[in-house]
Amino acid sequence: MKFGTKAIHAGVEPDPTTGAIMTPIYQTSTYVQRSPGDHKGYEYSRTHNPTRTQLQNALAALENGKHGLCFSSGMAAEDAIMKLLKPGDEVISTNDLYGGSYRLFTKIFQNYGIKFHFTNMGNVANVEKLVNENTKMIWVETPTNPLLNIIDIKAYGELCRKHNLLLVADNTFATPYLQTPLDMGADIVMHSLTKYMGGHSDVVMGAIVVKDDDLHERLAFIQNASGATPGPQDCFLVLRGLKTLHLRMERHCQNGRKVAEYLKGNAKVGKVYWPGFEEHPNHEVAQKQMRDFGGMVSFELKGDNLDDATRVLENLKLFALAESLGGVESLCGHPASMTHASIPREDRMKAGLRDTLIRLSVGVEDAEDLLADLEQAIG
Ligand code: P1T
Repeated sequence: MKFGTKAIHAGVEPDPTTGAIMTPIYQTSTYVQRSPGDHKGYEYSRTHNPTRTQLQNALAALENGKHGLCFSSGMAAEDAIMKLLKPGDEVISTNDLYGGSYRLFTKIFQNYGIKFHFTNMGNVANVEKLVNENTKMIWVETPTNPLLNIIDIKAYGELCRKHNLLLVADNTFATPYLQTPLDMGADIVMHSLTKYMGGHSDVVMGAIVVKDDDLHERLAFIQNASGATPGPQDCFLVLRGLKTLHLRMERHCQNGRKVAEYLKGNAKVGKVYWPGFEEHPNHEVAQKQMRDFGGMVSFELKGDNLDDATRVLENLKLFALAESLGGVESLCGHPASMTHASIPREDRMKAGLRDTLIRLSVGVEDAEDLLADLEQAIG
């Protein structure tokens, strides 16, 4: 089945009791048993809920996995993955990743005795030098948030096989429309469904998809034991969003390209970060592992002046100044003070994240209007 057909049909069955084509919202916390233990597969909604089951199946199908698990946020999904580890274990990750992930790792799991190494993941041989007998996991986020570096999933899949490590891929920016990390050697795919997957800025949710039965069992145990599960209404909304994922992503990519090219041609703009440019340092990897280049574009103004960047963010009208990304509407953000404020400035600067960086989540509006908004704001 091709991707668009899967987005609409895969993993989703008409409701067995009524034939409803859209998955009903099973707004129930519990399920009646005929006799103790004699039930229809559902006992309590933290453990299982039919609306969530359909969403989990749809996600597994889209990621070419076998099992999906949904969580009440992307961070809750990450929290569950980290609970696979024990004190003394070590994790290697990129030095350019979502600030909330960095915060979860360093401010919470570090206190439980897990050690994190954050590094530039452009060179696999350099990263391999950090692997020791305590290393258990490599965590990639690609494209990275907010500098849009591309990490070679296949190469890290090979490294993980060699050293018997788990490879986790945060696929939030790309979505399975652009890349399926499980096909490239990742063991776990993780999502903030809040973003492109839900697609309409009306839900906060996260997910994990795996192929391996044992890994699924361990993660499903954590999902139920820790209990950060989403409600059925939210699952319904994400299921609805997924049905247009391919259409939205196609337009996000088209508009992302137009915005990146416009910015590159604007004399007041300095560096533009977008993996579709031939001169992007990881362009070849992006071409190899992604179907297109996505709808996220970051840039700096010439002169590197924070007041100028602030003025542009204040002047943009269609691009609303807000955290988050991946919805149908365009957003702009200031990573240093917003999404990445939890990363110490010194570490941010080392990774190349400057105070003047502007991040755009290019929506699916008409591109001409988006370019006109940028033109009036940048001048
Ligand atoms: O917000 P939540 O659903 O908990 O997902 C966290 C998360 C995980 N991974 C990536 C790559 C993310 O970008 C996010 C959330 N990011 C934002 C809110 C943001 O504006 O970048």
